[in-house]
Amino acid sequence: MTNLAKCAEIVDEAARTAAAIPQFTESAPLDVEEAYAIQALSMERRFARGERLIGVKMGLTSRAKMIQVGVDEVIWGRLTDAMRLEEGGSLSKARYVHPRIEPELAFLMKRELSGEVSAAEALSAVEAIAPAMEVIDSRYRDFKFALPDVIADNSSSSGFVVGNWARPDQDFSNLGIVVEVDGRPVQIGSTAAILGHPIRSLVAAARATAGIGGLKPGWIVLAGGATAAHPLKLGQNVRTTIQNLGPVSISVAE
Ligand code: 0L1
Ligand code: MG
Repeated sequence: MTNLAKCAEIVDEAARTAAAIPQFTESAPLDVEEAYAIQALSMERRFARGERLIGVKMGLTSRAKMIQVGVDEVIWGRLTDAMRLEEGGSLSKARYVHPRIEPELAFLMKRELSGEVSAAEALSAVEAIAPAMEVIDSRYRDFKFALPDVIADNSSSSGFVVGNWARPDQDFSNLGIVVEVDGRPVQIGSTAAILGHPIRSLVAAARATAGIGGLKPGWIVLAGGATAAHPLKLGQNVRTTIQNLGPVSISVAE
C-alpha cells in the first residue's frame, strides 16, 4: 500500500528545495483518489509552515495542454499566498526545477460556490476577472508524469501572477491572448480554448472542490492554460495580454 504521508513529504520537500524526484507511479500503483489525498497532505505541510490557502488552479482545461502532457482529464490544485508573485515583478528561477509559464484567466470570488452549479450561477458568484499567468513546475524529472503523479504534485502549480481586475459582466468567452517573451510573441490563443468558455472551468472548480467546502469569497480561481506552457529562461521578460483585459507581466531573475 502506498504511504500517502510519506509521498506528501517527498513531494513537499521536492517543491521546497527545487529538487527533481522520480514519478511515484514508477515504483508503485497510485490512483487518482490517493493522489488528491497526497496533494492535500503535502499542502497541510505548507499550511503548518504558515502559508494560507487563497484559491485553486484548474489544469488541463484546454486541448493544447492535454496534448502537451498526454493527459485528458481536468485536474485541480491549491493556491497559497506564498505562491503569488507581484505583477510586473520577478520570480527567482533558482526556486523552481524547470518552470514554465501559462496564460490564464483569473476569477475573484465574491460568494461561495460549491457542487453542481450552472454557468449562470457560477458567473453570479464572481466579483471580477483578470489576465493572469501561472508558473507550473513539475517536481518530476524531465517534466514527465502520469495523471496521479501530477495531481499529487499540486497539479504542477508553483506560482501565479494576476493583472488588473475587471468587471465580470462582459463577454470573455473568446478573447484573444498573446504571450510575448522579450517582446516576441511565443504563444497565441483565445479564452475559448478553456473548455469552450472559461466559465465552464469555474463550474468544474465548484464541483471539484465540493469535498473541501467549495470555493470561498475572496478566493482566486485560475481557469487553466489557454495555450501550451512556455519554458522560462533566466533574464526573460514575459508578458501575457488578453484582449479587453490588458497585460500581466513577470521577469525571470536568478
Ligand atoms: O493546465 C495546467 O495548469 C496543467 C498543469 C499540470 C500539467 C503540467 O504540468 O503541464
Ligand atoms: Mg495552468
